[in-house]
Amino acid sequence: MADLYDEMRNSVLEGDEELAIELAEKVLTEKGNAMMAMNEGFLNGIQEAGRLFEDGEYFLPDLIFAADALKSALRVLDSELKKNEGESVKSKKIVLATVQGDIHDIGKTIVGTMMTANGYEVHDLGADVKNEEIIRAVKEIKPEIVGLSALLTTTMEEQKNIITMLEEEGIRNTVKVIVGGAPVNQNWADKIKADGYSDNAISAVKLADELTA
Ligand code: B12
Repeated sequence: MADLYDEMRNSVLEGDEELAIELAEKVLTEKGNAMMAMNEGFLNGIQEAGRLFEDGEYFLPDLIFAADALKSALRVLDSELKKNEGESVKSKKIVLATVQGDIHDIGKTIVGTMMTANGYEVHDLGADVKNEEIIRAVKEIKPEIVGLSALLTTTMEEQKNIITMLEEEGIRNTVKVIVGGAPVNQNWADKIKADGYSDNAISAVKLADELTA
Protein backbone atom coordinates (compact mmCIF):
# COMPACT_ATOMS: atom_id res chain seq x y z
CA MET A 1 0.00 0.00 0.00
CA ALA A 2 2.83 2.35 0.89
CA ASP A 3 4.09 2.04 -2.68
CA LEU A 4 0.70 2.97 -4.05
CA TYR A 5 0.55 6.03 -1.81
CA ASP A 6 4.02 7.01 -3.06
CA GLU A 7 2.82 6.66 -6.63
CA MET A 8 -0.16 8.89 -5.82
CA ARG A 9 2.11 11.48 -4.22
CA ASN A 10 4.46 11.40 -7.20
CA SER A 11 1.65 11.67 -9.76
CA VAL A 12 0.67 15.01 -8.20
CA LEU A 13 4.24 16.15 -7.68
CA GLU A 14 5.02 15.48 -11.33
CA GLY A 15 1.74 16.98 -12.49
CA ASP A 16 0.83 13.72 -14.24
CA GLU A 17 -2.92 14.14 -14.45
CA GLU A 18 -3.55 10.90 -16.36
CA LEU A 19 -1.67 8.84 -13.81
CA ALA A 20 -3.41 10.59 -10.91
CA ILE A 21 -6.81 9.74 -12.44
CA GLU A 22 -5.74 6.15 -13.08
CA LEU A 23 -4.57 5.72 -9.48
CA ALA A 24 -7.74 7.28 -8.09
CA GLU A 25 -9.86 4.98 -10.25
CA LYS A 26 -7.87 2.04 -8.93
CA VAL A 27 -8.97 3.00 -5.41
CA LEU A 28 -12.60 2.74 -6.53
CA THR A 29 -12.28 -0.52 -8.44
CA GLU A 30 -10.24 -2.18 -5.71
CA LYS A 31 -12.49 -0.80 -2.98
CA GLY A 32 -9.62 0.95 -1.27
CA ASN A 33 -9.97 3.73 1.25
CA ALA A 34 -10.51 7.02 -0.59
CA MET A 35 -9.79 9.11 2.48
CA MET A 36 -6.46 7.39 3.09
CA ALA A 37 -5.58 7.74 -0.60
CA MET A 38 -6.11 11.49 -0.30
CA ASN A 39 -4.35 12.00 3.01
CA GLU A 40 -1.48 9.54 2.67
CA GLY A 41 -1.05 9.88 -1.08
CA PHE A 42 -2.25 12.73 -3.27
CA LEU A 43 -2.12 15.51 -0.66
CA ASN A 44 1.50 14.72 0.16
CA GLY A 45 2.25 15.51 -3.46
CA ILE A 46 0.83 19.02 -3.33
CA GLN A 47 2.55 19.70 -0.03
CA GLU A 48 5.90 18.71 -1.50
CA ALA A 49 5.18 20.81 -4.61
CA GLY A 50 4.54 23.78 -2.30
CA ARG A 51 7.85 23.19 -0.56
CA LEU A 52 9.75 23.00 -3.85
CA PHE A 53 8.02 26.21 -5.00
CA GLU A 54 9.09 27.93 -1.80
CA ASP A 55 12.68 26.74 -2.34
CA GLY A 56 12.66 28.09 -5.89
CA GLU A 57 12.98 24.62 -7.43
CA TYR A 58 9.43 24.61 -8.77
CA PHE A 59 7.89 27.42 -10.76
CA LEU A 60 4.28 28.48 -11.10
CA PRO A 61 3.51 26.21 -14.07
CA ASP A 62 4.79 23.20 -12.05
CA LEU A 63 2.43 24.18 -9.26
CA ILE A 64 -0.46 24.55 -11.69
CA PHE A 65 0.15 21.08 -13.17
CA ALA A 66 0.42 19.59 -9.68
CA ALA A 67 -2.83 21.27 -8.59
CA ASP A 68 -4.60 20.08 -11.75
CA ALA A 69 -3.52 16.50 -11.14
CA LEU A 70 -4.71 16.69 -7.53
CA LYS A 71 -8.05 18.19 -8.53
CA SER A 72 -8.62 15.44 -11.09
CA ALA A 73 -7.93 12.76 -8.48
CA LEU A 74 -10.26 14.56 -6.10
CA ARG A 75 -13.01 14.61 -8.74
CA VAL A 76 -12.71 10.85 -9.24
CA LEU A 77 -12.86 10.19 -5.49
CA ASP A 78 -15.46 12.85 -4.74
CA SER A 79 -18.58 10.69 -4.48
CA GLU A 80 -16.75 8.02 -2.49
CA LEU A 81 -15.45 10.67 -0.06
CA LYS A 82 -18.92 12.13 0.28
CA LYS A 83 -20.53 8.85 1.29
CA ASN A 84 -22.30 9.39 4.54
CA GLU A 85 -20.47 7.71 7.34
CA GLY A 86 -23.68 6.40 8.85
CA GLU A 87 -24.62 9.27 11.09
CA SER A 88 -28.09 10.69 10.87
CA VAL A 89 -28.55 13.59 8.51
CA LYS A 90 -27.91 16.80 10.38
CA SER A 91 -29.40 19.15 7.79
CA LYS A 92 -27.35 22.04 9.11
CA LYS A 93 -26.26 24.50 6.51
CA ILE A 94 -22.77 25.76 5.84
CA VAL A 95 -21.73 28.44 3.37
CA LEU A 96 -18.15 27.98 2.20
CA ALA A 97 -15.93 30.27 0.18
CA THR A 98 -12.36 31.15 -0.57
CA VAL A 99 -12.14 34.88 0.04
CA GLN A 100 -11.80 37.57 -2.59
CA GLY A 101 -8.46 37.92 -4.35
CA ASP A 102 -7.59 34.30 -3.62
CA ILE A 103 -7.99 31.54 -6.19
CA HIS A 104 -6.79 28.60 -4.04
CA ASP A 105 -9.78 26.30 -3.82
CA ILE A 106 -8.47 22.80 -3.12
CA GLY A 107 -8.52 22.94 0.70
CA LYS A 108 -11.91 24.61 0.77
CA THR A 109 -13.31 21.98 -1.60
CA ILE A 110 -12.00 19.17 0.62
CA VAL A 111 -13.57 20.81 3.67
CA GLY A 112 -16.87 20.93 1.71
CA THR A 113 -16.56 17.27 0.75
CA MET A 114 -16.02 16.23 4.36
CA MET A 115 -18.91 18.39 5.56
CA THR A 116 -21.20 16.79 2.96
CA ALA A 117 -20.00 13.33 4.03
CA ASN A 118 -21.05 14.19 7.56
CA GLY A 119 -24.53 15.34 6.71
CA TYR A 120 -24.13 19.09 6.30
CA GLU A 121 -25.90 20.91 3.49
CA VAL A 122 -22.96 22.64 1.82
CA HIS A 123 -23.32 25.82 -0.21
CA ASP A 124 -19.93 26.22 -1.86
CA LEU A 125 -19.68 29.69 -3.36
CA GLY A 126 -16.32 28.93 -5.00
CA ALA A 127 -13.05 30.81 -4.89
CA ASP A 128 -12.23 34.53 -5.16
CA VAL A 129 -15.69 35.33 -3.83
CA LYS A 130 -16.51 38.98 -3.23
CA ASN A 131 -17.16 39.87 0.41
CA GLU A 132 -20.56 41.29 -0.51
CA GLU A 133 -21.53 37.99 -2.11
CA ILE A 134 -20.69 36.12 1.09
CA ILE A 135 -22.78 38.55 3.15
CA ARG A 136 -25.67 38.13 0.69
CA ALA A 137 -25.43 34.33 0.95
CA VAL A 138 -25.52 34.50 4.75
CA LYS A 139 -28.67 36.63 4.55
CA GLU A 140 -30.39 34.44 1.97
CA ILE A 141 -29.32 30.95 2.99
CA LYS A 142 -29.25 31.61 6.74
CA PRO A 143 -26.57 28.99 7.41
CA GLU A 144 -25.53 27.88 10.89
CA ILE A 145 -21.92 28.24 9.78
CA VAL A 146 -19.87 30.22 7.30
CA GLY A 147 -16.42 28.85 6.47
CA LEU A 148 -13.80 31.16 5.02
CA SER A 149 -10.65 29.88 3.39
CA ALA A 150 -7.57 32.03 2.69
CA LEU A 151 -4.20 30.78 1.45
CA LEU A 152 -2.36 34.05 1.09
CA THR A 153 -1.12 36.28 3.88
CA THR A 154 -2.61 39.20 1.94
CA THR A 155 -6.09 37.69 1.61
CA MET A 156 -6.34 36.57 5.26
CA GLU A 157 -7.35 40.16 5.93
CA GLU A 158 -10.61 39.50 4.10
CA GLN A 159 -11.64 37.04 6.80
CA LYS A 160 -11.43 39.91 9.23
CA ASN A 161 -13.23 42.27 6.85
CA ILE A 162 -16.09 39.81 6.38
CA ILE A 163 -16.57 39.49 10.15
CA THR A 164 -16.67 43.29 10.39
CA MET A 165 -19.25 43.41 7.60
CA LEU A 166 -21.40 40.80 9.37
CA GLU A 167 -21.26 42.99 12.48
CA GLU A 168 -22.18 46.11 10.52
CA GLU A 169 -25.12 44.30 8.96
CA GLY A 170 -26.30 43.23 12.43
CA ILE A 171 -26.14 39.53 11.55
CA ARG A 172 -22.89 38.51 13.22
CA ASN A 173 -24.66 36.60 16.00
CA THR A 174 -26.83 34.63 13.56
CA VAL A 175 -23.90 32.60 12.23
CA LYS A 176 -20.72 30.92 13.45
CA VAL A 177 -17.66 31.94 11.46
CA ILE A 178 -14.89 29.38 11.02
CA VAL A 179 -11.62 30.13 9.27
CA GLY A 180 -8.83 28.09 7.71
CA GLY A 181 -6.08 27.95 5.12
CA ALA A 182 -2.32 27.48 5.31
CA PRO A 183 -1.32 30.90 6.77
CA VAL A 184 -4.22 30.99 9.24
CA ASN A 185 -3.81 29.86 12.85
CA GLN A 186 -5.66 29.93 16.16
CA ASN A 187 -4.06 33.26 17.12
CA TRP A 188 -5.36 34.89 13.99
CA ALA A 189 -8.81 33.38 14.52
CA ASP A 190 -8.85 34.75 18.08
CA LYS A 191 -7.61 38.13 16.93
CA ILE A 192 -10.37 38.59 14.37
CA LYS A 193 -12.97 37.07 16.72
CA ALA A 194 -13.82 34.13 14.51
CA ASP A 195 -15.72 31.35 16.29
CA GLY A 196 -13.26 28.68 15.33
CA TYR A 197 -10.22 27.57 13.38
CA SER A 198 -9.07 24.23 12.12
CA ASP A 199 -6.07 23.14 10.11
CA ASN A 200 -7.70 20.20 8.35
CA ALA A 201 -10.97 19.02 6.91
CA ILE A 202 -11.67 16.31 9.46
CA SER A 203 -11.25 18.52 12.49
CA ALA A 204 -13.25 21.19 10.65
CA VAL A 205 -16.25 18.85 10.81
CA LYS A 206 -15.69 18.27 14.55
CA LEU A 207 -15.43 22.01 15.03
CA ALA A 208 -18.68 22.60 13.15
CA ASP A 209 -20.40 19.90 15.21
CA GLU A 210 -19.23 21.49 18.46
CA LEU A 211 -20.22 24.99 17.44
CA THR A 212 -23.70 23.93 16.44
CA ALA A 213 -24.36 21.38 19.20
C1 B12 B 1 -1.70 24.49 -5.22
C2 B12 B 1 -1.21 25.89 -4.98
C3 B12 B 1 -1.51 26.85 -5.94
C4 B12 B 1 -2.41 26.57 -7.14
C5 B12 B 1 -3.87 26.68 -6.70
C6 B12 B 1 -4.82 25.79 -7.48
C7 B12 B 1 -6.18 25.76 -6.88
N1 B12 B 1 -7.16 25.64 -7.74
O1 B12 B 1 -6.38 25.83 -5.67
C8 B12 B 1 -1.97 27.73 -8.12
C9 B12 B 1 -0.80 27.22 -8.92
C10 B12 B 1 -3.03 28.25 -9.05
C11 B12 B 1 -1.46 28.76 -7.10
C12 B12 B 1 -1.40 30.12 -7.37
C13 B12 B 1 -0.78 31.03 -6.52
N2 B12 B 1 -0.12 30.76 -5.38
CO1 B12 B 1 -0.24 29.06 -4.50
N3 B12 B 1 -0.02 27.46 -3.61
C14 B12 B 1 -0.45 26.22 -3.80
C15 B12 B 1 0.09 25.26 -2.72
C16 B12 B 1 1.30 24.52 -3.30
C17 B12 B 1 -0.86 24.22 -2.18
C18 B12 B 1 -2.21 24.72 -1.68
C19 B12 B 1 -3.12 23.54 -1.53
O2 B12 B 1 -3.99 23.30 -2.35
N4 B12 B 1 -2.86 22.70 -0.51
C20 B12 B 1 -3.62 21.46 -0.25
C21 B12 B 1 -4.84 21.77 0.59
C22 B12 B 1 -5.60 20.46 0.88
O3 B12 B 1 -4.41 22.32 1.82
P1 B12 B 1 -4.98 23.71 2.38
O4 B12 B 1 -5.36 24.59 1.28
O5 B12 B 1 -4.05 24.21 3.42
O6 B12 B 1 -6.36 23.25 3.09
C23 B12 B 1 -6.44 22.47 4.26
C24 B12 B 1 -6.40 23.29 5.56
O7 B12 B 1 -5.71 24.51 5.44
C25 B12 B 1 -7.83 23.45 5.95
N5 B12 B 1 -8.62 24.53 5.38
C26 B12 B 1 -8.51 25.16 4.19
N6 B12 B 1 -9.49 26.03 4.03
C27 B12 B 1 -10.27 25.98 5.11
C28 B12 B 1 -11.43 26.67 5.45
C29 B12 B 1 -12.03 26.43 6.68
C30 B12 B 1 -13.26 27.17 7.03
C31 B12 B 1 -11.45 25.50 7.59
C32 B12 B 1 -12.09 25.27 8.89
C33 B12 B 1 -10.30 24.78 7.23
C34 B12 B 1 -9.73 25.03 6.00
O8 B12 B 1 -8.39 22.22 5.53
C35 B12 B 1 -7.83 21.88 4.25
C36 B12 B 1 -7.91 20.39 4.06
O9 B12 B 1 -7.17 19.68 5.03
C37 B12 B 1 0.47 26.28 -1.59
C38 B12 B 1 1.56 25.81 -0.61
C39 B12 B 1 1.03 25.59 0.79
N7 B12 B 1 1.93 25.32 1.67
O10 B12 B 1 -0.15 25.70 1.08
C40 B12 B 1 0.88 27.50 -2.41
C41 B12 B 1 0.81 28.94 -1.81
C42 B12 B 1 -0.43 29.07 -0.95
N8 B12 B 1 0.70 29.79 -2.98
C43 B12 B 1 1.38 30.86 -2.85
C44 B12 B 1 1.43 31.89 -3.83
C45 B12 B 1 2.36 33.04 -3.54
C46 B12 B 1 0.63 31.84 -4.99
C47 B12 B 1 0.52 32.92 -6.08
C48 B12 B 1 0.43 34.37 -5.58
C49 B12 B 1 1.72 32.72 -7.02
C50 B12 B 1 1.90 33.77 -8.10
N9 B12 B 1 3.06 34.38 -8.08
O11 B12 B 1 1.03 34.00 -8.90
C51 B12 B 1 -0.77 32.49 -6.82
C52 B12 B 1 -2.03 33.08 -6.16
C53 B12 B 1 -2.97 33.74 -7.04
C54 B12 B 1 -4.19 34.19 -6.26
N10 B12 B 1 -4.55 35.43 -6.42
O12 B12 B 1 -4.79 33.46 -5.49
C55 B12 B 1 2.11 30.94 -1.51
C56 B12 B 1 1.46 31.92 -0.53
C57 B12 B 1 2.48 32.72 0.23
C58 B12 B 1 1.85 33.61 1.24
N11 B12 B 1 2.36 33.51 2.43
O13 B12 B 1 0.97 34.38 1.00
C59 B12 B 1 2.13 29.48 -1.09
C60 B12 B 1 2.15 29.26 0.44
C61 B12 B 1 3.40 28.80 -1.73
C62 B12 B 1 4.69 29.32 -1.14
N12 B12 B 1 5.25 28.60 -0.20
O14 B12 B 1 5.19 30.33 -1.52
N13 B12 B 1 -1.09 28.17 -5.96
